[in-house]
Amino acid sequence: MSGDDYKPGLLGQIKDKLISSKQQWARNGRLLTGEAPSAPQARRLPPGQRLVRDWPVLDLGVQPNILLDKWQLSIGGLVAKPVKLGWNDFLDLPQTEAVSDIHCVTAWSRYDNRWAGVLARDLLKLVQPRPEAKFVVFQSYDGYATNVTLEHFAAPDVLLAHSWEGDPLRREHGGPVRVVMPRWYFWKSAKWVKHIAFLDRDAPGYWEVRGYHNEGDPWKEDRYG
Ligand SMILES: Nc1nc2c(c(=O)[nH]1)N[C@H]1C(S)=C(S)[C@@H](COP(=O)(O)O)O[C@H]1N2
Ligand SMILES: [Mo]
Repeated sequence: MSGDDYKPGLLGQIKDKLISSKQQWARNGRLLTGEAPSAPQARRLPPGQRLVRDWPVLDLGVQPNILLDKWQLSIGGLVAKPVKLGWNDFLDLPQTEAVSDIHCVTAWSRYDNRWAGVLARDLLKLVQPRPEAKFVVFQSYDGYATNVTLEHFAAPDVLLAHSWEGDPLRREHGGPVRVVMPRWYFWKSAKWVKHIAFLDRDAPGYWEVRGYHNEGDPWKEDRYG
């Protein structure tokens, strides 16, 4: 035994601290940008956003109440195997947990949301989009719709979430199931999702036809038009 073992707790703590600060730097691209040590926090918050701790609710004035035994998610359009999933079918698919930040176009961001649900990638394996499919539209129980490219939908962090922080996703936040597209402003994350259509042409959704940007990248401040 070496003398170092005399104070393992302290040494362990320092080591952990160093590792976690390096991990933080790596996550924020510290070593890529070479910015000052105060920069990492700033880099996690996209331009023009402010951090909130609560979770605001935004909707069109309707929060549909969908009972689980009536809930259905259909996926169709340019796919080899269209499906209609009931609640138990959905839970039988591979389940994934993921943590992501929310960036709303109305300038609030919320860090570290822990979701559980089904990865878009696992839905793609199920329905098998045809080669002509290039765009995806989400249609919701409240009449909302939003569009993304198939490439963006197929990103590894896109989830159809039924849980948040270990509890069922609350109705006001889009339960039973909402889309979570972490790399885009939150209006792309359709709540109360009902149908996913695969298309060969783009089909701008509710906000996209009302002056919002078609893509909505928070890092480019793609807010409007
Ligand atoms: N079905 C549906 N999805 C929706 C909306 C909506 O009105 N209806 N609003 C969008 C907008 S503009 C935002 S910012 C987020 C808000 O999600 P939250 O209420 O859980 O914060 O949902 C998005 N998805
Ligand atoms: Mo929004």
